[in-house]
Amino acid sequence: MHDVVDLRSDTVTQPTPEMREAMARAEVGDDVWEEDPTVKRLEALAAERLGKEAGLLVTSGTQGNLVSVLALTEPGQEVLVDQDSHLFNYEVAGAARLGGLQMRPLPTPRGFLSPEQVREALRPADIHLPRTGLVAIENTHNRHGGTCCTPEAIAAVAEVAHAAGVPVHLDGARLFNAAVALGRPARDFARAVDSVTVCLSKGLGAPVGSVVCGSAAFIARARRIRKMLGGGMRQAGIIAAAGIVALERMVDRLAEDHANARALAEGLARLPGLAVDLGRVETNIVIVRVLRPGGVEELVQGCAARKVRIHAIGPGAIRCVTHKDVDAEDIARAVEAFREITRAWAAR
Ligand code: TLP
Repeated sequence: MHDVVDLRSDTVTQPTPEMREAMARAEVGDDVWEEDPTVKRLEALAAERLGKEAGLLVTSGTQGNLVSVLALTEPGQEVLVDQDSHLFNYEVAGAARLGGLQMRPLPTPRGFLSPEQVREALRPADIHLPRTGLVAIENTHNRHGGTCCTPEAIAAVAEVAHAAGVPVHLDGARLFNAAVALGRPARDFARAVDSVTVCLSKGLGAPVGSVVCGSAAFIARARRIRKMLGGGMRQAGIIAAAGIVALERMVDRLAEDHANARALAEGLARLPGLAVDLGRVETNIVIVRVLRPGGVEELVQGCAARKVRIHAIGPGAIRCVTHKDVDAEDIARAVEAFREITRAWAAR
């Protein structure tokens, strides 16, 4: 039980005491000179977990995606993405501005491009057309409510892309949530892709950082681009130390977050004026549709007054994200807050 139930995002998680201790004790060096042993340990650990040759610590998921996209493309190319992807919506158009790339957003039912969709969208050789430079996928999918895509579905998309000589990037900000939910090792999801970003500072609880993984040649390119973007950090082992704890200790417990999200979704689905698609609640995200005009604001404010923090994601929807700093009692309190607010709606 916590004083404030913060469901706005899993990015709000506090580092564990073990992380803080590891940070205090971390052996460090200048990582731009590739002399930080703790950063190297984290990068090797992430690469091993994802079945790739090498890893690169970056400041954030956004930087990981940008570094990957820039390393895999040439300016003027087109990137195929789901239209609700983080890359297309929430990364300040970095790929367009800094990579000179055109994003091609495609609609999908659950956030995942199908092989047929990719085949149809690949640009044929024609003097008028941009070249398709990259296919980018996201797993779990944030805006679709934490939906998961299987390793086989990723491989099927990658096969089509690779047959056309087009690389594939996986935004795996919450890849370990998918791995835990589907009971598959994380490396299975990364096997068919050329690059993958995983975040340490979401459900895994580290204070800062993401890791990009791929082939040694890709990581060498990515390292230069990271430097260009200002992401070359010096004694970054302080950050990496917490990331190691995140990867070693915090993955299996994501199942608790998923159970809490399910309980929250089921509680909210029963309330008047709200709609929750329970079929999408596969991991730690719950998207709540609010059927009453102005209801989103009322809920955000009403919940805040009850020390429950939630996040509006558009005029008719709220996102709730579970994480290690929210327990089952907190979930019951959150459902109660929603119940009190929506009860007043039913009475009016
Ligand atoms: N997502 C944040 C916000 O930016 C929306 C959140 O609270 O969920 N890929 C995916 C799928 C993400 O959800 C996020 C963060 C990122 C990339 C970017 O990671 P950061 O915030 O570390 O740059």
